[in-house]
Amino acid sequence: MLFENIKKQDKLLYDLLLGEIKRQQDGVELIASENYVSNAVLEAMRTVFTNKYSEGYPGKRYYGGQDFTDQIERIAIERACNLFNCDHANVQPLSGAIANISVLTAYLEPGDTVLGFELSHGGHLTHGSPVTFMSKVYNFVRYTVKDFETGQFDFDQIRDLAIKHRPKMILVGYSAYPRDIDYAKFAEIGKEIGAMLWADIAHIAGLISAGIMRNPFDFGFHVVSSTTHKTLRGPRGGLILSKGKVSNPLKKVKKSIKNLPTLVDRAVFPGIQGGPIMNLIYAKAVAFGEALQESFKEYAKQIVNNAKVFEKVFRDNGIIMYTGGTDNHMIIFDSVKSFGYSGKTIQEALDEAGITVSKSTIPFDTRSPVNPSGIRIGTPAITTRGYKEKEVEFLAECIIKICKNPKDDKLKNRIKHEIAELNKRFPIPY
Ligand code: DSN
Repeated sequence: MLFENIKKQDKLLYDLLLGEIKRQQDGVELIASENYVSNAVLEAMRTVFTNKYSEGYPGKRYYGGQDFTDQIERIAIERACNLFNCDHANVQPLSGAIANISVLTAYLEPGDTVLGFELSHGGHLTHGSPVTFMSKVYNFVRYTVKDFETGQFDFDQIRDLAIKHRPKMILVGYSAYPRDIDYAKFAEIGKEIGAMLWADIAHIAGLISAGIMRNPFDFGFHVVSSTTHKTLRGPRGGLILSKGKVSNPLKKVKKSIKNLPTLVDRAVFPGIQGGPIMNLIYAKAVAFGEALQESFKEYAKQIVNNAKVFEKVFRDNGIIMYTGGTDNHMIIFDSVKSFGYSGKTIQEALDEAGITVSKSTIPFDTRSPVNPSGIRIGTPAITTRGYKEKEVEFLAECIIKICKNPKDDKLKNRIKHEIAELNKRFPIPY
């Protein structure tokens, strides 16, 4: 039996684990940044690599006993480079936030300026939100979209900000934005002012690796950061990719675009982190191996197909969506204008029906981030379960019913039951 040791030793924690397994099995996961890893990835995370300290990089470690850790880290690096068509990967960041902090410290000096995407329009907390520590270290200037309806970037505004503030880095990427990015236009502006170009692809890494969305490296971007656990379906963690080779990660080099791979390695370790978590690096290698398979491309295509089904059903029902729809794995809609209820109210009502979503700010939101006007949903996790067009259509209709009647307990209970029944045919992988 699985988990028998926890069961014997700590019943309290064992019961909580069973509760979470049941929640994941019976409910529907629509948080755009979540997914279900494969059994192989889950297995990889619980291996003896967790016992090992490996400060440094393959071939250049501070402690002995690295015969196998060196090999697994080299495999993870090589697979990541193959997935994203680049020369260098640092697979050690413990999370996306740490990966982003590492990119900042790799290239900038305190006080330097970065141009990034406004959080409330879809950017990420680590892209300079005033509540982060990094926003006190660096000078962040933020660009926005033109309007909610089209969600188009205002390239005149972006160019004006770039010329006025002369940022050393231009950062693109998002957490709540349903379209692809025109990297070429950003690159043009970056070239004009000599800025380093950085894309954070955390949400769409799996879609990029499968060739469904644009790869920033094809447009001259210098650094790409990501998480490994969203559409890429690996263990939780971060990743930093770049072009060019590392000279010697243990030796200081001048801050220049040419030296970025070395600067990134030195920023991750010893700059920000200590020992890497080797069982997670092992699991990253396993997940990257999966993402290189043809079947992963099919999976990635289905993620987008499923999001398109939500788009159609929502449009047919007059739901007001950010940019009017989606080209990726997520949809953000204005729940106040569509149904008269805040994002928080809808999130809580859906939770009661076993449907997990995240409330979200929308561009020009007049409400607070803790009780915003929007809802964000995403399809990576349900697609892993095997949901296809038919199941997504049913789910979209359930969501609409609840959004119209968030206080109807009978309705929520009925839908919760129906979804648990449906999910018996689509078990999570373990
Ligand atoms: N929390 C993640 C998301 O939901 O987008 C990003 O860090």
